[in-house]
Amino acid sequence: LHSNNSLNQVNGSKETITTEPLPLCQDPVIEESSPFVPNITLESLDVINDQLGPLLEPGGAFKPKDCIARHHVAIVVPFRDRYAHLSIFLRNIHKFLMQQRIAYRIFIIEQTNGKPFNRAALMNIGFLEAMKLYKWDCFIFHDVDLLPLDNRNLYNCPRQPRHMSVAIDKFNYKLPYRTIFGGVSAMTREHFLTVNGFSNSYFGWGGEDDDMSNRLRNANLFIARYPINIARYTMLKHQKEKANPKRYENLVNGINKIGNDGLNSIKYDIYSYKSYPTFSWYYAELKISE
Ligand code: BGN
Repeated sequence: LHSNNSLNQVNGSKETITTEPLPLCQDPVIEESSPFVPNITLESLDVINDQLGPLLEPGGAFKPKDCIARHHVAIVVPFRDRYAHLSIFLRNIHKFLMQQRIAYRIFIIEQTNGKPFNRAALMNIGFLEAMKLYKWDCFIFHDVDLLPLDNRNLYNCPRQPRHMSVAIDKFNYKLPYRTIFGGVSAMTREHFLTVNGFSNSYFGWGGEDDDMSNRLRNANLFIARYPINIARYTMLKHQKEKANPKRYENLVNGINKIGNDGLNSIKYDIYSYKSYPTFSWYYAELKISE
């Protein structure tokens, strides 16, 4: 009381200064089906940055203003070449996520030229780089060509890893197979550390997500999913990638390599970094080879 009074005297005001603590954010509860309709007309990255930048913190970060976020989510996007997809992804994912009452930041991890694309290694890099900025409790690994279609699909991390992209239009809104973990998936920081991240051995298309699925099973973790009418996605059109024939062999050996192939063995340089209004961009050179 005493110190309050003297503060008032110093300020020359009779008002007492009250700082109401902000409440913890509540997850949105949406009972009815609530379609999210993505806008997939092409717009340049500059325009997207200009339009959305004012609503965000630099680097494509967001947190609710009127409550303390319950979930701190790093959205990690492995990337190469597809700039048209990136601007469509950013315009839609921010619009989708800003209403979810979470704190998040978009990490775009682009692989430099030279080696075949290594989606899993880029996600490991995304994890490590994101952790340098903040101790995120949740990681969502997100292909740039997938856009969510229902607002009930909440981007947070439950007790078990969650496969998010259950029902994709390209696969007739059906789960292709039980153990699939590709497209969009959510893991807590603890899950990811427990399994030593992804394997770095998968260059080219296919198998890296199945390898993670094996790692999860090996750690007695189970894949959770939202129902098929909620976990709906549309896939942006692109050419089919060439699958790597070595992926079968990698998968067979994978289980023996969990302890020494992953977060603890990745080698890379961040060739370039830039904070854009709608995303944090890392240009990563892999120092591992096939
Ligand atoms: C599977 C791929 C996955 C991919 C899904 C959906 C393999 C490993 C050999 C069985 N797995 O076939 O990586 O996410 O298709 O596209 O290729």
